[in-house]
Amino acid sequence: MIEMRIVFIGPPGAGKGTQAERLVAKYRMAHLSTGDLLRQASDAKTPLGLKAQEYMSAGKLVPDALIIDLIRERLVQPDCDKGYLLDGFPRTIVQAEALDVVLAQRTTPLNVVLELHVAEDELFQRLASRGRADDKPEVIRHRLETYRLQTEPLLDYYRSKGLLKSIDGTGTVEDVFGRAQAVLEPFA
Ligand code: B4P
Repeated sequence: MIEMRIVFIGPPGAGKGTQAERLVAKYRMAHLSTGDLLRQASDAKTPLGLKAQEYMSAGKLVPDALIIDLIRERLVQPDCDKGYLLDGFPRTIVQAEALDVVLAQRTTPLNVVLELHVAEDELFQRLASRGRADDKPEVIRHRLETYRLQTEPLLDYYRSKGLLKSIDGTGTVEDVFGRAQAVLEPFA
């Protein structure tokens, strides 16, 4: 199997984590979720985790420099040699440019950027019923606005590079998984 390098983009609650678990099992890639890495650091009360926690609980993005260091360290772990799915990274243009530099140094370009598209009303309902610490209504609203302002510009960034593929993130988890596989299969 050829190694795949995929970026997963979508608003909070679109189901990136849910689909990522299934996709990495199917295509045997490493799963790099910056949200999970930050929550682990926060649970372990490392200096990075404590700092990240302040931003996450307010629905803000963690500063680019922290995230970029975190992902740079993660990408050199041996399990990434078999390909990886970046779940929730990059979330800003600065992060995307930093990723481009790392990938160019390693001569390993991305195969595809997959956008999961879900309308805001449904996102709000999904997150409110999940009930994680950062899923309080006012925090959800702030996270959705942050997505619009800071992450949505990445769609044009990757569209202009010919990498963007968008799928509908509504319907059952299996429906969405089917759409994601249809996009990724040609790269497998
Ligand atoms: P993340 O952990 O990335 O979380 P998320 O965007 O909220 O959720 P995701 O889209 O993965 O949804 P999920 O599958 O869980 O980020 C959390 C925070 O970390 C950010 O706010 C930020 O502070 C920080 N952070 C992370 N990365 C960063 C970065 N690069 N830069 C700066 N800061 C960063 O699904 C959500 C819910 O929907 C679940 O309950 C699920 O069961 C349900 N669901 C899934 N699919 C469904 C379907 N098809 N139908 C109905 N419900 C569904």
